[in-house]
Amino acid sequence: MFPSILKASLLGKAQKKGLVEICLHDLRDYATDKHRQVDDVPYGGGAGMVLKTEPVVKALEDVAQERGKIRRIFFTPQGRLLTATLAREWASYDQLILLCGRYEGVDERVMDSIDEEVSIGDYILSGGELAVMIFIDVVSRFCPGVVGDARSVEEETFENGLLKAPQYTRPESFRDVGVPSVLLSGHHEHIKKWQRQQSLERTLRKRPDLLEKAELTDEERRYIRSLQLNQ
Ligand code: 6GU
Repeated sequence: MFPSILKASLLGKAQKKGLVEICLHDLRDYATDKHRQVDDVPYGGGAGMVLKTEPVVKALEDVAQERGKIRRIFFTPQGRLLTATLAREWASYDQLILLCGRYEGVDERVMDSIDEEVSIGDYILSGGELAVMIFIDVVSRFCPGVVGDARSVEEETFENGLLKAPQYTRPESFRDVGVPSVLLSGHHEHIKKWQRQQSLERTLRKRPDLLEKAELTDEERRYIRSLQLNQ
C-alpha cells in the first residue's frame, strides 16, 4: 500500500532531497513459524484475529537496535487525536517508529513497547496503514524544507487556529463572478485585514468550535460578536 503514496508529489520530492527518510518493515519477516503467521485467535474467544506480541516486539527491537533510541508510536482508534499542533511536535523528532494496528486488535502486551498511541479520527479504518500514511504526510509538512515556501505552512488553515481565507486566481471574472476587489488593490494592509476577517467569518460559520481555542485580539472578538448579532 505504501510505495505509491510515498513516491507521489511532496513526499516523493522530500525523500529524493534526503529531507525525510521512510523505511518499511514487514512484520512477517519477524514471524517464527513456517507460515510466517503474525496473528492468532483471541484468548477468551470473540471475533477476528489478534496481532501476536512476539513478531511485533521483535520488529520494534530490531529497528531500535539498528537506529538507536527512537520514539515508538502505535496507530489505533484509541490513540490521541492527530492535530496540526501535535504534528509539529512529532516533526521535531529525528526518528519515529510508526506501528500499524491490524486485524481486530493487538496483544495488549505489545503496549509495554510503545511510547504513544495515535488516532486520526473518531471512526474505524480497516487497518492502521492509511492512518500512518496520513500521519507521514501531515508530519512531513512540518519538517524544514519539505514545503518549498514556508509561508504555505504558516498561512495554512489551523496554523493560527482558524480556517483559511478564500483564495482566487485568474481569470478575474468567471461567468460574471468576480474576484473580491480588495485582492486586486495591491494594498497589502487592506488585503491582510480582509483575509483575517474572512478567516474569522468562515470559522464562525463552518467551524465555530475552533473559535473557543483560537488566539484573538479584543477587536477580533468584537468583530465576531457583530457577525453573530447580524446572523
Ligand atoms: Cl490509527 N487505526 C484504525 N484502524 N482506525 C482508525 C485509526 C487508526 N484512527 C482512526 N481510525
